[in-house]
Amino acid sequence: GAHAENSGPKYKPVTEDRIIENSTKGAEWLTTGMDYYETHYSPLNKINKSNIKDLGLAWSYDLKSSRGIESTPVVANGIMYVTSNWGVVHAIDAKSGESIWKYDPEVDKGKWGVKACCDAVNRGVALSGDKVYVAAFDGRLIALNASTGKLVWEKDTFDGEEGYYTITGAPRIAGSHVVIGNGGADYSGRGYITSYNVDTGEKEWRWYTVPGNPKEPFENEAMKKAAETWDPAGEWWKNGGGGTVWDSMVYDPELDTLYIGTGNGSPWAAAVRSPAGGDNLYLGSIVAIDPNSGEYKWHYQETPGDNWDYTSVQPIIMADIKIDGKLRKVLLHAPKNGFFYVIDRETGEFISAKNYMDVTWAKGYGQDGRPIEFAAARDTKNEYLQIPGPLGAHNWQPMSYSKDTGLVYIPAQQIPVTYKDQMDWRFKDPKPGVRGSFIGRDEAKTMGSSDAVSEFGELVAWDPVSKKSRWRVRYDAPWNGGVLSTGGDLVFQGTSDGKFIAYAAETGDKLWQFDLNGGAGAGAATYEIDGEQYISIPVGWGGAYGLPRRVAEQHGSGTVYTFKLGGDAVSPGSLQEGTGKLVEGVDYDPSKIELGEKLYTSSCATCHGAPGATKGGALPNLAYVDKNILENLGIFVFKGPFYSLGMPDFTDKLSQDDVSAIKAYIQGTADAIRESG
Ligand code: PQQ
Repeated sequence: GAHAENSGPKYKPVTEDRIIENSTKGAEWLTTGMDYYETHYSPLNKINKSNIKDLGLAWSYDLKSSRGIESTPVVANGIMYVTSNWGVVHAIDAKSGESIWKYDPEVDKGKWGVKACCDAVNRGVALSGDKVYVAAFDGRLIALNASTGKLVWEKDTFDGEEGYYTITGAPRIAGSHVVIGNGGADYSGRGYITSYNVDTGEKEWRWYTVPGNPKEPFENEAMKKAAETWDPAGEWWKNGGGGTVWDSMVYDPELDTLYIGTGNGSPWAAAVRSPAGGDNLYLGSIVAIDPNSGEYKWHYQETPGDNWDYTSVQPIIMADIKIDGKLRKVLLHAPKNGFFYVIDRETGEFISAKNYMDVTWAKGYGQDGRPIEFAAARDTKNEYLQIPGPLGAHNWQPMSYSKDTGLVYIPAQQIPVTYKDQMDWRFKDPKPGVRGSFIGRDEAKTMGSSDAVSEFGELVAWDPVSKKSRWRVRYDAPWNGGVLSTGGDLVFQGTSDGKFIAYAAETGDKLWQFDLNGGAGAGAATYEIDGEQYISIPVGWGGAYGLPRRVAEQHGSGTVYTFKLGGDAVSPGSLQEGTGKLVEGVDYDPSKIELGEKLYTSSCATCHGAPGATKGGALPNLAYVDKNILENLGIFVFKGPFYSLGMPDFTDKLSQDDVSAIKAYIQGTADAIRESG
């Protein structure tokens, strides 16, 4: 037509200059970590210690999801972009909480859910120009028009790759490139990241994190060097090798360098993967990449020869801090393995590593930047109490670095396990009793819980210069949420028991608290519109720890909570409170319980937990389901009604007799619990 469409305020493109300028003003939240440094810190200070008592709910927004919500909101031009499960994007009016548009990539959940090691989560979007980028769970990198939500382009980032991949991480923008990794190292993935042109979506380069079969040509010099640190007798390439980049990347526009954190070994057991030992580069590392060429610049390996699922994928923060009187450009990192690292981001030089939580795998680090391991932690024959366990002393939940206090606020935890290598492991060989093997997990470790040692959570205020904590807040349970710090001397964190809490940034004194409709995981963001400061946190219980168990009594639909001074909106309710009744009255043959337990462990436990051991998490505990469901378990197991929600199809994996045995185990366990009172 003759008239230009003019249905709203013009969308101002998101540029490098604008992101840098906003980092000192804070009115917007333009990258998943706020700015390029990904500090999860905003200088906004209208909400501060003196008025925090007046902070109230401005609006809430129902994401209409029941699994883990892990995305930090991104806010530009008054629009908030939040993702929910599978990579659904919600564009919300950041002032009113009204929906502007929603984009559902329509992932085939039945097909892809089985590949989720840790819930079908998504950690958010990236913005560049007039577009918003999201990665769907099934591997598509998607560019949308940021004002309309219309599809601009999409690319299959699993193109031509063999392996059991999914995507849960947020893409990152590096100049004219949009870069994305993937997950799958707990199955059979070879980690890689791929770069696409922000405008056209044209594929530019792919960088693998671990070498392929050494009999075939190496993709680059970095892979050739890496192969020298693996033992070919382990034939690691058949299981992918691991090293997936499933969460953190940061881009330094000044040094024009992309930093990625790489994942664990696949399989987990180093003695199986690489029997003669070796560092197994570039597992458990930070790697610096030239985003224009996709070439390796340097690496620092935090966990050489990973043997414990110690990913270095946890959020990386850039900072410029004074160490020994010298201003250094550094990376700050608190990966799963329990040590806090300061690394020079110009050179990759190791500056320091000090444990921020208790660890049982290493005594400390030498001047050479290598861990001094406890021999028993590598022993393949004996069970070993592993701290941190595979969920890490810190997982994906974003930490925050305040420029005002100089402290890093780490959502830390202790979740111990016992580990033992499975030396008779064979590639893709499901075995009753081996966790996850019927759905394709390939760990070569058996894992037990360690009731003797407690699980707990901690918010750690860590000084990266003195290498000590300034203060700690202890929580009864782990898996607490990401952290936001602000120029109002405040630190915000959602907790696994369903609270949103504000602390004094200097002291850790608790200043304010709000009850949520379920446990929280995602980090909060803050922004300003029309002179008012808002604090926003997406809430939705789930993720690796949260699928089979929960801490809060209540479990709500995924909800964005947004607060302002004087806010008085009505708080949303929960979907579920407490626990249902133990299932009762399903006929079973007690002689099948033993087999049923083994099959349950290998097919059901990763997502549903042990029957009766928990009250259920984001997914139900099967000792508490309706009698009709357990009676007809076969219907649900073989491409049943929950298949379209992501429940695996066990056709050709389990027989009808196997299902009867699983039923016997579930009902038998429920009966035993009831009888013991
Ligand atoms: N994802 C979560 C979560 O979202 O709660 C927790 C974890 C993942 C882990 O603890 C992992 O080890 C993990 N590992 C991979 C992998 O090895 O590729 C992927 C993911 C993921 O994509 O979410 C997780």
